[in-house]
Parts: sequence; C-alpha cells; structure tokens
Amino acid sequence: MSENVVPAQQPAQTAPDTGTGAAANIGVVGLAVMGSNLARNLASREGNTVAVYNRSHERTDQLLAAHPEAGFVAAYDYAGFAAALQKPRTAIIMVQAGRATDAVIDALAAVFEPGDIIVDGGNALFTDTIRRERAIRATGINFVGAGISGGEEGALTGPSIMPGGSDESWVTLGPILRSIAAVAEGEPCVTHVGHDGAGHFVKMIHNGIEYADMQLIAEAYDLIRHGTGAGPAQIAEIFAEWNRGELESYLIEITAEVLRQVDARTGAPLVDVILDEAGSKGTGVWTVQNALGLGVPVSGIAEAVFARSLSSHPEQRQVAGDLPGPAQTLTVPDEAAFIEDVRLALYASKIVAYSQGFDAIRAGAMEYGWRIDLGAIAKIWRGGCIIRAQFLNRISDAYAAEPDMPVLLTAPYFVEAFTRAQSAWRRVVAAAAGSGIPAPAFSSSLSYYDGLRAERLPAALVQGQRDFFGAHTYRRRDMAGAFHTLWSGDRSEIEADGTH
Ligand code: NBP
Repeated sequence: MSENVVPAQQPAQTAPDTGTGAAANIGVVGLAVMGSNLARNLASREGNTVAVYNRSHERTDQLLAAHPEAGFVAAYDYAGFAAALQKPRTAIIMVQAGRATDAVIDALAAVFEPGDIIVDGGNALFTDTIRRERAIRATGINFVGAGISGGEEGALTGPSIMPGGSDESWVTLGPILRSIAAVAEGEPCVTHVGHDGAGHFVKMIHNGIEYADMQLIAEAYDLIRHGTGAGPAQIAEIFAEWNRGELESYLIEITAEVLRQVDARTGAPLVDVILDEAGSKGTGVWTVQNALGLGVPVSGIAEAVFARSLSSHPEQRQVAGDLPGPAQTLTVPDEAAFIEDVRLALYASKIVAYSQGFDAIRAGAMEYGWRIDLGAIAKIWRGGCIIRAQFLNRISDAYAAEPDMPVLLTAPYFVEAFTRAQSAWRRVVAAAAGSGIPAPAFSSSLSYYDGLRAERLPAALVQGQRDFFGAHTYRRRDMAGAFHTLWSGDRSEIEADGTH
C-alpha cells in the first residue's frame, strides 16, 4: 500500500484479493455532501470496500472520523488512490460539475490503466460527457457519465442512477450500482441507459420534468388558496389526501410537509415568509435548450423554467403591479368541486409534462445514436429520485405494450385519464385566465394537448407567410412536391424546383 494511503480506524470489510495487494473494489473522489453520502452507501453494502479521496484533506479526515464503521481506505493523493483500488480500478467522481470534473478526470487518467473505469456521477452536461468519453477512449480507460438523482438523502440511502458508458464498463459497474440504488417494487432503480452521454442526457430530462411537476403543484396550491381562502396548513391536508390517490409521489408528499411548516421566528406559515423568487441550478434550462435544438415541444418544462425566471425579476414585477386586469381574486360556487377540478387539471397537465419529457428522450436517442429503453427509464424513476411516483408504472406499462408509441399521452391508460380530467382542466384554466391568476404550466399543457388533437392547425397560414417574405416554399394537401407562390406575379404558383 502506498505511503499516502491510510487505513480507516476500524478494519475494512474483506475485499476479494486480486493479487495487487489493493484493498478497495470501488473508490469515490470528492467528499462533499453527495460524495461522502455515496461513499457511505457503498461501504454499507456487503462485499464493498471503498477508497476515498478529496482535494482538501480535512474533508477526508472528517469523514473517516465521523464514520469509522464504514472501513474506508483513505488516500491523500491520486497515486495513493489508484494503488488502493483493485483492477479494473473503478472510481466515482462526485465533484462540482465543469472544470473541477475535468481536473479530476485528468488526474485519474494519469494514474489509471487501460480497462479501468472512471465514473462521473456529478450533474454534467451530456455534451461534456460525450466530449470527455471521446477524449479518454484513446487511453483505453473507460469513461462513464452517470446521472444520480435523489439529493443527499438519496445518495446515502439509495438513489436512482442513470449510467451511460460502454458495455464493457457496465459488466464491472452494474453489480456495484445495483447494490446501492433505490429499490422500487423489488427492482433496483438503475439501468444501463446507453453509450457515452446517454445517462447524463436522461438525468437532464429527469430534472426538466421535475421543474414542470413542481411548477404544476405550485399552480394547484395557488389556485386552491385563491379559490377557497384555505390557508397553507389546510391545503397541506388536501395534498396529503391527494398523495393517497393517483397523484401519489414524493413531490406531492413533500409539498404537504412544506405547507405545514410554521416559521419559528414569526409563527406564520413558512411558505408565507419565504421570498417568492425561485432559483435554479441550470438543468431545467439545459433541458429546454436541447429540446429546442431537437425540435421537441417541451412546453410544460419551458413554462416552469420561465415561471422561475419571471419570479426572479423583482424590478420588473414592482413596476408591473398596476397593469390593468382582474383583481386576481377567485370566487368559486362549490369549493369541494373546485378542489377536485384542480386535482384533475394537475393530473392531466402532469401527464403532458412527462409525455413531453419522454418525447425529448426519444428524440435525443435518435440524434445521438443511443438505444434507450423508455419503459426501463420510467421504471428506474419509480424510486430514489425526486420525481418518483406511482404513476411511472403506467408509463412503463404503456411502453411495454407499444415500445414505438409516437406520443406517450395517447396510451389507453392516459386517454382514460384525459376523458375523466379534460372538462375540469378547461374549467380550471378558464377560471385562472378569467380571474387573472397566472397558471402558465396548466394553460400551456392544455394548449399543447389541444394542438395535438386539432385536425387542422394554423401552421398552414404560417407557411404562407414564410413563403411570402422568404420564398421558403410550402407543401400542398392535394399533391406532392414543394411549391412557391409568385405572390405579386401573373402565375400564382410554381413548383420550387422550377417546373410547373
Ligand atoms: P459540490 O458540487 O459542492 O462540489 C464540492 C466538491 O468538489 C468538493 O469535494 C471539492 O473539493 C471538489 N472540487 C472542486 Br469544487 N474543485 C475541485 C478540483 N479542482 N479538484 C478536485 N476536487 C474539486 O459537491 P456536492 O454538492 O456534493 O455535489 C457533487 C456533484 O453531485 C455535483 O456535480 C453536483 O451537481 C451533483 N449532484 C448534487 C446533488 C445535490 O443534491 N447536492 C444532487 C445530484 C447531483 P474540496 O473539498 O477540496 O473543495
């Protein structure tokens, strides 16, 4: 063992000896909240001995002191870290996404050998993962970008894991990741998503859906508060009740808890004390940017991102307060019926958001050449991650029945849900618009739904406009070919290739 490797205070679990003298079968680099929790999770599973390394040694020492039971093998430089690992060496990087990740990859590549595996478990942009995988491939070292969802609690007790990378690395990595992932209905919440950046792409879409889900829940709360006058604690009970039905999910569950919380300083509901300016760390923006490039209308996710942006411009909101419009109060004749309408509108809008997210995964897979099993993705999101929900079973069922479904929301189960929900959905959106209460994600989801249903869209007029000012051509309903109209000439129309 290298001088720079310090065994933990308690004996490490026995790892199979591969003849190198190395003690650990897996390593973690980066011991902030996510890395240390993931390392503890790994150490708690039978058969794992975990090597740990952090740039600043204090974090390493703190982790060792706080968790002697984990039997960590601590390293204080990269050479020592490599020496501590059995071959093929497998290391999970949990550092700040971006330049820190590149720095750690370079350092590990310098001490690892062909066949070893470097896993980036941070929130990397998938195009960075593709770039990194390409760059490292020449060395013979495997690079795996793995999306990990579930926050610090998930990292410790079982996250949902979305790994990309090569088939070869999955042979070694699969059993390790399966051992630490959340378990939903007896199945580990991890699957080999696809090659290179596929895992981080799917994690990005997961976060985009999370944005939409959170915004929809927030709009439902806001409408109920306006429509019934109920306070946060009473609305918490409504969400708790919803969590026993088809909306059952982690986000609905924590919403009830957030609404119940009382501010220790003032005794007021905490949600009334919190400044109404929502922040973000970027994965929602990435989802929308990439969906725009792929031509996939993720309107629910986009509205959720824009709603956070709008909330975070107090200087604009201050000067806009006197704009004309309804008083933003809502009177409903039957409060119980209105609450049920909002529940149904939330469910229908949620189906739209998830359907759009899965469309984006399908489009990304086609663009980047990944074979992604959409039903398997729905399954690994049932546990461990932020959007975990019962409802994901319906999505995996839908893809099992028809893997090449062009649009998820046309699956029979969802058609039945829309049959039940759509009148309520329209009443809620109309009530919001009529009273001036913003409900951007509810209303854009409904517009998307109606856009898909429409027999004929005004896109025909847009094509005419495009041809008028830019000779962009259009296609006709009654014959093949591309056409351009001579808008001010004698002949009304020529085929774009110049033939009549
Ligand atoms: P942070 O994102 O706060 O990163 C801190 C870690 O990065 C520390 O270990 C720090 O080392 C290390 N680091 C930095 Br900064 N620059 C470095 C460099 N040049 N070389 C080596 N190490 C460097 O940690 P986190 O919140 O635990 O998240 C880790 C990853 O997991 C991130 O990519 C994050 O996006 C992702 N993630 C986080 C969550 C969450 O809920 N927090 C959820 C899902 C995914 P130091 O101690 O020496 O400064």
